[in-house]
Amino acid sequence: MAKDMANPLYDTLFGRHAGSTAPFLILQDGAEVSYAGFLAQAARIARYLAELGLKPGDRLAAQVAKSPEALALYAACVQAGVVFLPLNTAYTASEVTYFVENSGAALVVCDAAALDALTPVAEKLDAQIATLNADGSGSLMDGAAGQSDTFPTAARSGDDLAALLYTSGTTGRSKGAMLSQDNLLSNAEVLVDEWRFTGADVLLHALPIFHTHGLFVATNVILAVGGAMIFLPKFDVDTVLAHLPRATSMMGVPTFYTRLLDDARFDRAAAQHMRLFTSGSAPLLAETHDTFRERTGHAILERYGMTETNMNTSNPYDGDRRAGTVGFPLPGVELKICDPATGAELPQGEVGQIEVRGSNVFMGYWQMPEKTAEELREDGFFITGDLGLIDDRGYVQIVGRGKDLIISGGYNIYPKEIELILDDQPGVLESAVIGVPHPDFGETVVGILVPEKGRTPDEAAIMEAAAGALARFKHPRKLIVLDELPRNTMGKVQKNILRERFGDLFTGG
Ligand code: MCA
Ligand code: AMP
Repeated sequence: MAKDMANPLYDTLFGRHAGSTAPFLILQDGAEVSYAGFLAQAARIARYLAELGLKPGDRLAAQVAKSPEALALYAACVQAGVVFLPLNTAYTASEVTYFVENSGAALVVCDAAALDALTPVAEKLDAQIATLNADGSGSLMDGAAGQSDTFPTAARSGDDLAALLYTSGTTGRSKGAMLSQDNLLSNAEVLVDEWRFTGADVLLHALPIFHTHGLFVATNVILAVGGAMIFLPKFDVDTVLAHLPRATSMMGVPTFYTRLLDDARFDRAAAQHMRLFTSGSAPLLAETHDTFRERTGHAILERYGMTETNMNTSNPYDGDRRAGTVGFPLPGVELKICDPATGAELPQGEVGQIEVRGSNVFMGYWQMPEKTAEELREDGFFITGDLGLIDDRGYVQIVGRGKDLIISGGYNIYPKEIELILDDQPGVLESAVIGVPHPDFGETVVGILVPEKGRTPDEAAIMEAAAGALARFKHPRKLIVLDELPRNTMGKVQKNILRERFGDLFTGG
């Protein structure tokens, strides 16, 4: 990475493509956006951001549908030195309020449909607001139209903050993971090498662009090599199958692959020209890996990452991609398995907490020094909260989680956040939220309620309250009423017992 660049992330991923008429985005309808066209649009947006008074280091919160313009907004932020804060489009206004307030965002960009709900939020928090709709219309683009196609790139260093990505926590309070330019660049460059990406690659991109996987892993890797992306608004089996023949590579969460396998049209011929399928964000069942291989002849390459760390490990490009493992630490990433109680490193083969260190590891949580200190050791090792082991061939296996977390269709859900809402409902004494196996989403949310003495909780009213407060993907798919929760002698709820008891709710015969 050239350290003498004025803005390493912009110059390396975007600026180097100036003037290139090569295709960057291939849209669902077949229309193409060239690198030059994309960069001109980003520059116009950057001009408008500057006109609105945004300065390097200011935060911009974007809750917008996936579109070329939304991606250009990311590029504009990098060019203007503005910290990009993307938000899941499923978040409710009350969830968004927290992120805007916590980050002190200077500008909120949302869909016009959310304007009424978010304008009072922005006013109260002294932020400006602009719209960007799924079709690329809105006040942001109106403001950008007619601006110059070039922008004087803001000077930034590798240590400067590039993005703020919120991850929930076991206390139910989300934390903003601060990712520097170097965090993002170093990881993109390693992945290009490890996964052999070149300018000839056409990546089928069906992931959302508000998380690390779709925004950084997929997009930054393609930008780093000047390849193209088939940029689909969301994952849909028919659309993916229609576009697959033009692709060379695809990145997905396990649900993408189980849904493809559920369709008989997805066969060896459909995948014949592909060179790479990768999977991550949630565990890929060995069974899915094996079935995929039998059906297509391709071994899915599974890797392991986190919002705080980008990618940590990967199965090999050349060599054995072992089902049920996440491969080896990436070059530049140190990984050790530690005793959760003492932090001491454990011998090979023993299960412990996974800790990682490297230039991929984030700078800490936004304005939460105490949370940062809990998870990021002084020597730079980050305590992931994942439990794993290193097997006799050096492959890392994730065997569980030390943190109370549910992963549904690749989205992380922290039970505490839902329990806080359930506990507040009339007639509910206490609650426990667990994840149980689900055939499509891998895991799904079940809420266990203990009623107050002599009362019967109104389940419909509770689901309605959850709907008002929480994004749809976090809603319990089932509520169960129990007289009491199993507890250990310390009084801690034994969720493992609940998971065992209700484990086959969605997968049982
Ligand atoms: C949508 N719904 C969900 C989910 N997605 N519910 C639970 N879990 C989900 N993941 C809701 C919908 O709102 C809908 O509600 C109902 O469930 C069924 O929707 P469906 O049409 O099946 O969903 P979909 O729109 O097809 O979406 C499923 C999906 C999507 C394609 C799996 O969730 C997705 O693209 N996931 C990828 C997530 C991702 O990129 N994760 C990376 C973050 P209703 O019933 O009301 O209709 S992790 C990361 O970045 C780390 C660093 C890493 O390692 O990669
Ligand atoms: P996030 O909040 O999106 O950063 O989620 C990171 C978490 O996703 C990790 O801490 C793991 O628990 C999980 N994860 C990511 N990739 C994998 C994988 N390949 N296998 C199992 N879990 C994974």
